[in-house]
Formats: sequence, structure tokens, C-alpha cells
Amino acid sequence: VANGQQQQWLIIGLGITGLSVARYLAAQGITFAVADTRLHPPGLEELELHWPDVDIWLGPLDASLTCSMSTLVVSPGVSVSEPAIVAARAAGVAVIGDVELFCQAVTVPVIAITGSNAKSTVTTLVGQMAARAGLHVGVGGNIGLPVLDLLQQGPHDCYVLELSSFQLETTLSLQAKASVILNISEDHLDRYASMEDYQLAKQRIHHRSQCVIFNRDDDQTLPLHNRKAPQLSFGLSAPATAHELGLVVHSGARWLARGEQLLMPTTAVPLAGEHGLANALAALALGYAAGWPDQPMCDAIRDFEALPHRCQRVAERGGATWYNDSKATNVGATLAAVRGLQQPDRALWLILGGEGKGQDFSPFQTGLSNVRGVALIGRDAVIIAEHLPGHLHVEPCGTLPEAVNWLATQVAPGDQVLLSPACASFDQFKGFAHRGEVFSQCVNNLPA
Ligand code: UMA
Ligand code: ADP
Repeated sequence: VANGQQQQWLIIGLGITGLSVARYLAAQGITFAVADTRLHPPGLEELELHWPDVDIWLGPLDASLTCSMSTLVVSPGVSVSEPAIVAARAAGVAVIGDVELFCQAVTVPVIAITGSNAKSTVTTLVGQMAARAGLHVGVGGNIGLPVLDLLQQGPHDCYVLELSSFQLETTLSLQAKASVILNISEDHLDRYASMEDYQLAKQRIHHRSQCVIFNRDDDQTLPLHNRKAPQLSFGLSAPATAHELGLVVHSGARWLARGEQLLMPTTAVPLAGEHGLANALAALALGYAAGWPDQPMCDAIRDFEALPHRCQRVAERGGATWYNDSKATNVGATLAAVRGLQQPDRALWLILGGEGKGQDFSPFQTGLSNVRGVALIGRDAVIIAEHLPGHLHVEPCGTLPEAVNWLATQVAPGDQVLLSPACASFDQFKGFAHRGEVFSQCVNNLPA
């Protein structure tokens, strides 16, 4: 290996994470090499422009390279079960990620958020709560801004991080001020041998946390480690103690509450559905654990605007309300959106389909029993159709514009239509955002 003796650090992956690690190590005066399994990785030009002397290895990872290093900084898109990474670890090479480097450097409180769904929503909301509480807050991680770039922005009072299971796998030193697993449902099983492995990766968020937060309505989020740390829980039931956040009925209205403390009426919460209330409660638990006052947190909830493509109301057409939940790329997200929007007196129509990622769609058998009809699109439509309740009206539509056109002929005033496909979008779109935009455009083009 050329220069192997000097280049002890290897960055694996040249996406936005890899580039942020390169900037960070360079700023620390640390020499590094870079590897990417692709022949044309996205950050190659930028890397060569800024660091023309850096050694770059493209193509399949070579164990003789990885084993000659002292530290591998692995991007989340690369599995640590790659044979060349497993071999390096066995040979005593440190295997870490960008979040680990961040944790080693950070000196202010970190709020850490993971879960199968609702991470970006809760992360954004908690960031807005911190800002309302008067803090200079940095928000990043899996939500899109690599954590090391946050450090480069200069000092902050605290950080709110969205962390994926992949990022947690390569993180050892996180000592969160408060940490939460929002929910767990099947996802990413192309990278994990089992649901248990996926769940264990998420549990790493609580390691050495000062306040462990879990979802009372989802047993899979119960903390398995660090059980002596103070705990808070959130859920849709009434809080039994001051350590629980939940919903209570007071003078005929429902309120978000912590123990006996009423915080705000649910009618003032703009996040759609019951799952939106759960997300608001999770955010309140995190902010409370961080020591922020209730008032600015409730103000942040009241003013929260749904992130695009997450149960976002698009328009009224044909008397029906149309929702864009394109970000729902797994079964758990879709079931939460359906449960969240369903109302006894309003028929709910659903658009499903795309790339199913080998998921088990059988929860739809019972979970969609009250849906009025389903329009199917995309590659795995046939697989999904096999798992829909027999009595449902199911229409194979092929494409999203055809699904919208078919639904426009079906809906009655007062109905709700939800694009919440439970699938990745890459068979027909550039990504979930593109899919959501196409949907919104088709809906807006329908006669009012
Ligand atoms: N890749 C290779 N070979 C390599 C390196 C990467 O084939 O050597 C591929 C990966 O398989 C993946 C893609 O390149 O398909 C991107 O991987 P990456 O690790 O370079 O990703 P980044 O561009 O650095 O973005 C990552 C997160 N991506 C992933 O975890 C796949 C981003 O989350 C995150 O916003 C960003 O870091 C900043 O922290 C995206 C994501 O999809 C949004 N996350 C998953 C999710 O939310 O479900 C976990
Ligand atoms: P993530 O960053 O984890 O993907 P987002 O906030 O982007 O989370 O939301 C993704 C999807 O998760 C949304 O489309 C929505 O349908 C679903 N969702 C939102 N809240 C919840 C919840 N409390 N439980 C399960 N799914 C949810």
C-alpha cells in the first residue's frame, strides 16, 4: 500500500459524510486516505480539487488496505459487515463513523433522536423548541447536514441530532443529555440479519445517556441498557406519574400533559393525526429532559409547519382532502399515517406501491381494514396486492398520475386521500421528494 505507514486514517465513502470527514480531519492536520466502492463516487471531484495529494482507492474494498490502517471512518451507506471492514476490526483497526468523531469533540449538550419513523419531524421540532428557549442550536445528522459540518459552523449552545441505526453502529462515545427511540418497525432489513440486530443498533443511542426516553405504546423502544439512568416516557395514554407524558381529558377537551401538568390542548397542535400528537409529546419529553421551560416549547409546537411530504395537506379537490405522505417508505410509517388520519365519518383512500425493499406487507391485512379503497402503483404493486384485505376495492393504476386520476373519479365530498406508499420511490422517481412533488402537481391540476 502506497504511503501506508503515514496514512493511518481511511475514510470509507465519498458522499456528503465522507467529504465532511475529510474537511474535519484536514482541519485537525490529520493525513487521510479515501476509499469508495463505486468507480464514480459523487464527491470525487471536490476531493481532488481540495486535496490533490490524497490517495484514493475506488472499487471493491481491499482488506490489505483496510488492515494496514489504524482507523477507518465509515460512512453510513457502507455496511460494517463488509468483509474488508470485518477483517480490519479483527486486526485491531478502530472502526468509527462521523458521529463518533463529533461526540469526541463536542462539549455542549446533545439531544439524540432515533426511530424507524418521525425522526426528521421530531428533530426539527426539538430544534425549534431550543431556539424558542433562546439557545443557539445546531440541528443535523441523518436529517441531511453531516454532524461534523455543524461543528465547523462555530460554537453552539446545544445540538439536536437525528441518528440512523447505521450511524449509531459506528458511534461509541455518545453521552446524550437526552436520547429517544421514537418507534421501531421493519426497515433496512437489507442491511440487518434480523429485526433484533436493527433494534440493538438503535438501542446504542441510550448508552451513557443522562435521560432515556421511550414510547409507552411501542414495547420495542423500551430501554435494554443503561437502565439506571433517569427515564421519561411518552404515549397516547394518560400520564400516570410526573415521568410520563401523554394525553388527558380536561373539561371535555384533550390536552398534552406531563404528569398532572397540563401543557396545551390538542386542538392547538398542528401536526396531523394521533401520530402527530405522539411526535409532539416526544419532543416535549426531550426538551423537558434538557431543562427547557414549557412555554417556549408549546409555542414551537403551536407554530410548527409540517415538513414537506410528511402527512402534508395538499389541497381540497372533488370535496376531498388530499395528503402527501411520500416520506412514508415503510409499512410502519404508512400504518401510523392511516391510523392517524382515519376518522369514523370520513372515508380514507390510499395510494400504495413502489420499491418494497423485501418488506413483509402482511400487517396491511388488518391495519388497512377500514380503508375505503387502494390505488396501487410501481414495481411491487402485485406483491402488495397479495396482502391487502379481501374486501378492499383495489385498483392497479401503474403510475402516480393514473392513480390520482382514478381516485378523482371515486371520491365523495368529505373523503380523505393519502399518498403514503410504504415503499421506496426509486423505481419511478428520483426520490421521495420528487414523488411527493409529482403527486401535489397532479392533485392541484384536478378541477377544484
Ligand atoms: N455508497 C457506496 N459505496 C461507498 C459509499 C457509499 O455504494 O463506498 C452508496 C451507499 O450504499 C448509499 C449511497 O452511496 O446508497 C450514499 O451513502 P453515503 O454513506 O455516502 O451517504 P451520504 O451521502 O454521506 O449521506 C449519509 C446518509 N445516507 C445514508 O445513510 C445512506 C444520509 O441519510 C444523511 O442525511 C447524511 O449521511 C448526513 O448524515 C439519508 C438516508 O437515506 C437521508 N438515511 C437512511 C434513512 O433515513 O432511512 C438511513
Ligand atoms: P424519518 O426521518 O424517521 O423518516 P419523518 O419525520 O420524515 O421521519 O417522517 C417519515 C414518515 O413517518 C412520515 O411519512 C409519516 O407517515 C411517518 N410517521 C410520522 N410520525 C410517526 C409516528 N409517530 N409513528 C410512526 N410513523 C410516523
